[in-house]
Amino acid sequence: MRHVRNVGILLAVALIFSGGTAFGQFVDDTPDSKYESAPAPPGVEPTIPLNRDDPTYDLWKLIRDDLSEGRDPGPINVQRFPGGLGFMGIPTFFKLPVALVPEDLEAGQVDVAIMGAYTDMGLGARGASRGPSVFRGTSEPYLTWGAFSMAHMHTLVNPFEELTIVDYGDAPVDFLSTERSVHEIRKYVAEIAGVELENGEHVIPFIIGGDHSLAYPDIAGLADVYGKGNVGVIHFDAHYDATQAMGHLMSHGAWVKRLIDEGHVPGKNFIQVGLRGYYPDAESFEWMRQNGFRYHTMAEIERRGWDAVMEDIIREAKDGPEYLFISFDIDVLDPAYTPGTGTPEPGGLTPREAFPLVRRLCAESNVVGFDLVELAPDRDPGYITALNSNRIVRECLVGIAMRKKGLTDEHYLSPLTVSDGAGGVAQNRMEPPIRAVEREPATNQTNYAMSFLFAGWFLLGAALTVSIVWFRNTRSRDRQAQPVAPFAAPPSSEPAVETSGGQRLQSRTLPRKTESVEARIC
Ligand SMILES: [Mn+2]
Repeated sequence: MRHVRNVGILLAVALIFSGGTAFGQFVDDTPDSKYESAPAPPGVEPTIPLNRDDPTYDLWKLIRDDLSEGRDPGPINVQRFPGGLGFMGIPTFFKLPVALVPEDLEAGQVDVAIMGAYTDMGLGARGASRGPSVFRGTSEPYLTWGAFSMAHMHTLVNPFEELTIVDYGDAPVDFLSTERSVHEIRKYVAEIAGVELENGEHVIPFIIGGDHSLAYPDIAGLADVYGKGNVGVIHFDAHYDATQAMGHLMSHGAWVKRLIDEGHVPGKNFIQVGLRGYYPDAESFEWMRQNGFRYHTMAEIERRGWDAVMEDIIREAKDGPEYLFISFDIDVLDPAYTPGTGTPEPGGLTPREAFPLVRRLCAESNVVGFDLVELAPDRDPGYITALNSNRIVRECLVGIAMRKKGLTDEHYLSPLTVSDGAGGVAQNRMEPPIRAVEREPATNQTNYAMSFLFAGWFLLGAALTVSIVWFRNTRSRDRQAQPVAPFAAPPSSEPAVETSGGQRLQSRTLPRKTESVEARIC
């Protein structure tokens, strides 16, 4: 396996090299000055060539050849303790076990493999390369792992129990070149998704970015596995990302057009959510319509309301190819919830709108891949963006776990969690008013138990009332029998005492011996 990969890399390099020679402008052949490339002659792009003779030319994608040595294939748990808080332990995604080669995924029958990809050259504002590290980081305070991981309250489903999930490490990235990186990332995504499990499903890659250039290799990599045109895309974003500004065919704002142009995803299977601000413009909207895009701008959401639009998106997700990919640009959320991103745009979704939609898409549709991009944690010392990003990923994991358990009803919520306004105790007496929510049927035993409970409370209350009336009558009789003192002291006007701790106490609350202390202070 490793041998094959190394040969592949060598072949690829050889091809690039020979192609470059053929086209001339990519390889410097000036005899006097090896690296000079400017001024470029007419018709030749003024590109600074790469030095392929440099021994570090491919260093960024050099893979160790002993990843499987001396061990059985399968996920490797690197944590010493079964559980702990988020900032403890060895940093992996959600403190999960690690898998290094496809054989590990197969041996462990892994449902979801989470990988990092720290692309950061696809936009002017850098910072998205730190996304994977904040997810794994030991400063991550959100929730726990291992023995102490808990079920998601809305559904009472715990994805970390229902699914086998691993940290698959990072894709190789040349941090100076998006163009060089995307092809390697594509192979890496396809490597994960290409592993077929015993139940006929494939491993689901979750890619944590990284800037949005990533979505091109993510989706193209899945198309390599499932076939061109067989993967639909739900694209959460403030921006439509189908421009090719300054002639770049690959950037965080160009990947959509590239996927369409190369035929990986037909436009009608592209559904965009959350567009707003200034981008796309009229011409771009026309292009989207010509290509059959379905899109839901914030303007539409403001007019029709989130629930109506959410139902449309769920329906559209099912009206397409068998497989679905979700690309979640964290800037689709309002900057109030995501200050840590490269291109913030006011007026976005709230977490309470995005969470249920992501969860529902992952539960009610056949999601075969997911990426979360544009998280730039260094721009947000308040940790808000990382927190919401973490929760978005968890919502999809919960959805996939729900699907595996068969909880694929529309907008499923746990009957224990939701009482639809009736309160927890009374839920058995209420019919669900809006949506079909599964309930336990009310039993006769439950009704008898409730009757006895109410009767008991009634008797107790009556007995208490009788006792209080009797006691008050007795007290008033006693008081009338006592003579009234002629010079009684006024009640509770004693001075306060300052204690050593600075706490002020009324002297009448102290024991008798404090009377001497009070005398000394005075
Ligand atoms: Mn965006």
